Amino acid sequence: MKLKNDLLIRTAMGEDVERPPVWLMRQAGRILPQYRALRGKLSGFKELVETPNLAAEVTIQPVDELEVDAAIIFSDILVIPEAMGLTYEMVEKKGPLFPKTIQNKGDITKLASGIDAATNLQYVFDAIEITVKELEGRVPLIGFAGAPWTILAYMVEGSGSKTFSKAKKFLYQQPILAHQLLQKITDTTIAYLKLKVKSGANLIQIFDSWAGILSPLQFRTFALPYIKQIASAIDNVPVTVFAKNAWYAYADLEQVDCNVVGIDWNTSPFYAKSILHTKVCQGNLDPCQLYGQPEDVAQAALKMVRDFGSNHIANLGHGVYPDTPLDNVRVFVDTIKGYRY
Ligand code: 1CP
Repeated sequence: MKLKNDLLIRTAMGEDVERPPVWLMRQAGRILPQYRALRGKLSGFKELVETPNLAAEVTIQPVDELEVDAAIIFSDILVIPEAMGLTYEMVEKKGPLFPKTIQNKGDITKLASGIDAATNLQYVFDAIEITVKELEGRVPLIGFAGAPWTILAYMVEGSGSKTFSKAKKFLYQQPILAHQLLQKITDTTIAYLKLKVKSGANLIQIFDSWAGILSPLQFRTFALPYIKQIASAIDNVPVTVFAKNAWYAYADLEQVDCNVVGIDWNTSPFYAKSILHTKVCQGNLDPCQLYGQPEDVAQAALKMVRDFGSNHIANLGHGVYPDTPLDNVRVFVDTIKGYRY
């Protein structure tokens, strides 16, 4: 499908463009009344994720409502552990929960991996195909996966956590098993992302949401090698790596075969650009800035695009919070869309 608006792709490929493209992490979700209305009629989050027509519908909602420059397929990073044999529940108001977790070698041996696991996710590929058809080339569609360290963290910890200390303990106490698990996750993720591209995804983003709790040495040992494998395995579309709070690893990320690096709001654009010479930066407004006065939101958005300069994709530094005033999201998007280099 030929894209009518390919600004995101041209920017990701490092081309000179007229303005930064803009989209928001978690743009498909509770900030939109139409999402809440649909979600209210369903049994839960997983029904939405696993019903391709509905996943496509909520993927397109922010494109209609906010006129952002990209759609991101409605899904979750936790579909990968499930495809490998570890099912998750999404507990209302609490988040993900794995009734069984990974503790020992036997648990890892039992897991499916690679293409065998990835083909369990046909509902995602169907959702992508429907979305691409319904978008009619209006904007590119982003496909995504969690980075192997972040996926391991949920598989070992069993739920969200502030410290993920059980998962980190696993790295320190069972490094060989950790590498075995990380490789299985990596093989599955590569097969999965290749199928996402085949189904029509125009760009791939890898979320290492828990990179920031690792030491630089742990990141180099347990996160970076697997991110590198995934980024190098993806052909034909640009790749974004968002390792949240991994400012300490930018020199490592500069060596990854990816086009774009996501920047969180704890890092200044100047610092990011001083290390990431060959990458396009994506980010990084504090999501809480969108609780401010509209004129302050506009000022902050302008400061951000000026500070990053060219080769920048405008976004927040992490996902938009569900109770963010929609009008301020609009101010953010419209300010970027009115800007010219
Ligand atoms: O309907 C609901 O209220 C459930 C909330 C929700 C939503 C809307 C969850 C549960 N996941 C999602 C969708 C989702 N997840 C998207 C949709 C596309 C979009 O951006 O619009 C994406 C990209 C994700 C990816 C994801 N899931 C990440 C990586 C990005 C990040 O936020 O760091 C992570 C860590 C998850 C796990 C997860 N899923 C849901 C929650 C509440 C969490 C976080 C749990 C925790 O705090 O550890």
